[in-house]
This record gives sequence, structure tokens and C-alpha cells, in this order.
Amino acid sequence: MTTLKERIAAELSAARDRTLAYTDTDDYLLTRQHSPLMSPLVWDLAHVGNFEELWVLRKAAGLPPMRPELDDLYDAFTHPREDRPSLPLLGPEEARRYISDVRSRTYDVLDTVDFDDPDPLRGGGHVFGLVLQHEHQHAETMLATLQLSRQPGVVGDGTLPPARTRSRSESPEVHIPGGIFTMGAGAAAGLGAASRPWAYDNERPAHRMFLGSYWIDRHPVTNGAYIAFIEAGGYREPQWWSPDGWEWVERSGVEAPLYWTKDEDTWWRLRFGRQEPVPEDEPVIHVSWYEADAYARWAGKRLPSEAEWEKACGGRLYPWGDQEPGPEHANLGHRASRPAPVGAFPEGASPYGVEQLVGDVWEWTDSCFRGYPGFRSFPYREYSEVFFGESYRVLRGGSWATHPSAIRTTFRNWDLPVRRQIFSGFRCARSELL
Ligand code: AVJ
Ligand code: FE
Repeated sequence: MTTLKERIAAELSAARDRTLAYTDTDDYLLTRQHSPLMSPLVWDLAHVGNFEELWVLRKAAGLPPMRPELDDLYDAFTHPREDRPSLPLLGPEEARRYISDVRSRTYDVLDTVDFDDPDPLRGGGHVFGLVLQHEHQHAETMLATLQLSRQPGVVGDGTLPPARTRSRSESPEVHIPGGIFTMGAGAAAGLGAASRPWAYDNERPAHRMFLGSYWIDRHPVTNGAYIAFIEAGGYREPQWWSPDGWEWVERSGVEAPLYWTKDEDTWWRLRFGRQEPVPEDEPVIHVSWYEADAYARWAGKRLPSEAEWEKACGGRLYPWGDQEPGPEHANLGHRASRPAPVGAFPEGASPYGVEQLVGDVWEWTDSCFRGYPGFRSFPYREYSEVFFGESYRVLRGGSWATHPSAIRTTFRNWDLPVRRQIFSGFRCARSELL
């Protein structure tokens, strides 16, 4: 039997291996800013360690600061991403040394921590869940930066299951009957209890919601379906776009998902520095909320609300149940550097038969990012609460780049509606016609 402490130690070391693998490249690539949307990779590298120092060593264990002068540099709120390259950041080697010094002290704290401690950070090992979740989120951010860098070589490939041949009787949409369901995660808990898993403040409290009946797509929208929208003149027709979305199209001149180009009759995409024909049967990726919203209107549908998305999962930790994600369930954890074809994970279906809800692409929803009724910020307002309001749209389900331990059916991600450097796609829904 592995103990909870052993499990946390193993997960910490796996997360760190991943961070170090994504930053195992030349100093130029690490220190350069590849896009004003993203930090230099070396910022993420040291920020992960500074966050761990702040939460595990100082707040949970009460240790004094190791390098107080670093806090300001790596506070995401003091300096916006576009300003980070001009800061006196630690160099790659110094950053690696700093985060490894923090990590060895983290293991000391883990050795002595009491999981029954009433303190909400120490109890149940909550703070270790926080830093694990955070490090894996930054690893995904680093992948988005590496994709933006257009450099070949840093990110490798892998293999995925092929699309299953779909049985003819399987409808492209799934009907979800109306009624009450419970949305969100239960009370704050540690890493130990499978029935009460680790969750962020924005996933709580669990609350009952009534939804009318609706239809939701069985799979995310594919590249092939999205190409039909483009070729039908979708980017030239204001009627499909929200007013802000149309303004964005006119201002930016976009005509296709990020990284796409057309050559004669073939659509190509750039993926980690290599050009390849766009595969028709994979979920579309690198689209903005505006594009997802316009496609849905063109298709005679709409985006699901996040409540509709979550209900379609069937009320468990994962769509397929409570078992940890395996290769048969979902494309998570960077098995390959791409989404899998639709239909590749019949065993990952929800009880309603909705597939690929988790993994492959983050799915844009129609919902703005807000606190659930009774929301209480924990442990810090700057993680979620300061983003609540009209500006951000919620994404659900995780992508191929999301670590399996960093996703669950209640997990909420958010971004601005113009953003598409993230691994974002979508599926459509529609209300039941009465
Ligand atoms: C949840 C992805 C929007 O990157 O801004 C990382 C995650 N917050 N460190 C972000 C996050 C603090 C956050 N997103
Ligand atoms: Fe962070």
C-alpha cells in the first residue's frame, strides 16, 4: 500500500520532471518572449517554485522567506505578461537551482505534515494539491508558449487510438432530459478521499440547478465540419457573429483557426514547428470564443452553458465514473501533441453517451466566469475571484496537454473571448424544440 505521503511525493516529482522537460532547451528559447500573450518560459519556471515557496513553505509551514526579493518579480499581478521579459528575472540555471531548493524543503514539510491538522492548508494535504494543480497548469501554459514559438524539436509526438468506426444508429447529438442536477464540487477536502477530491474554490460549493431538456453534440466539432463553415463564407457573414466577434474579425482579419493556412485546395496547420495537412476527423483546436460562437450560430445551434456541459458528464468525477483516467478513457497528459480523432474513446463516454468531454480540447461554453452561489475565496482572491464578471468565458474538460490529475468534471478554466493560443475547441448544443 502506498501512503498518501508517498503518493504526493511521487506526483510532485512527476510534475517537476514535466516542468524540467519543457524547459530543457537553449537559454535563448527560454528567455525570449515568443508572444506578448505569454511570459518567457523562464518566468513560468521560477514562478512555479516561488508559488510553492509562498504556499507550502511560508503559509502552510510558517518558514521565513528564502529570497524575499523574488516575490515581486514572480507575482502574476504586479507585472502583466508583456512586461515580464524586461524584469531582472533569474536566468535559466538560477531558476532551476531556486526551484530545486524550494522543492527539497517541500519534501521536508511533507515528511512532518499532519493530514488531520485543522488548518485548511495543511489538513488533508490541501496545499500539496494546490501546488500540484498549479505546476501542471503552468506546464500546459508552457506548451502553448512552445507552440507559439513555432520552433520544431522541443515537443515530440506520440500515438493515439484511431477513430472507432461509428455504428450507424449513433446520433451525432445526445438528448439530455430536463431536471435538477448537482453542479460543482463538495466541501473543501484533501487529496486522500476519492469521493471528495481536491478542487479549487471556484468549483464550490456544490449546488442544485434546474435545466430544461436540451441536445448536446456527442463529440467536439471537427476540423472537417469547421472547414465547411469557412468554405461557406462563415468569416465573411456578419449574421453568424456576435457584435464584438464581428468587430474582432474585421479588426484582426482572421479567416481560419490560429496556425492554419490554405494552399491550393488543402488546409495546412503548423503544429510545434511542423506543417501538416489539417486532419478532418480531429476536434478543431486554437479557435477563439468568437469563432466557436459564430460556428454554432451558422450550424443552427449555440454553445452549451457550463451547467449543460457539466450535467452531460453525468455527475461523477469523470464522465466514465470515478476511476482515474486511463489511456482508454481520454487523451490527457500529453500522450501525443494533438487531439485524438472523434470517436476514439468510446470507453470514456458519460452515462448519457456524450464522448470526449474530458481531454483533447478545452471546450468553450456560453457562460461568463462567475462565483457559484455561496462562493468563498480560498486560499487567495487572485486565483479566481478577481476574474469574475462579464469579461471571461468558461472553458471545460481539459485538453491533450492537461495532466490527468489536473482535470475533473467540475474543473473550470476561463479566458478572454479573443484568445486562441490555448488548446481550445468546442461542441454545440441546442434547446429542445417544444
Ligand atoms: C486558470 C489558466 C486562467 O494561467 O491565468 C496559473 C491559471 N493561475 N497561475 C492562468 C493560473 C495562477 C490561470 N488560468
Ligand atoms: Fe501561476
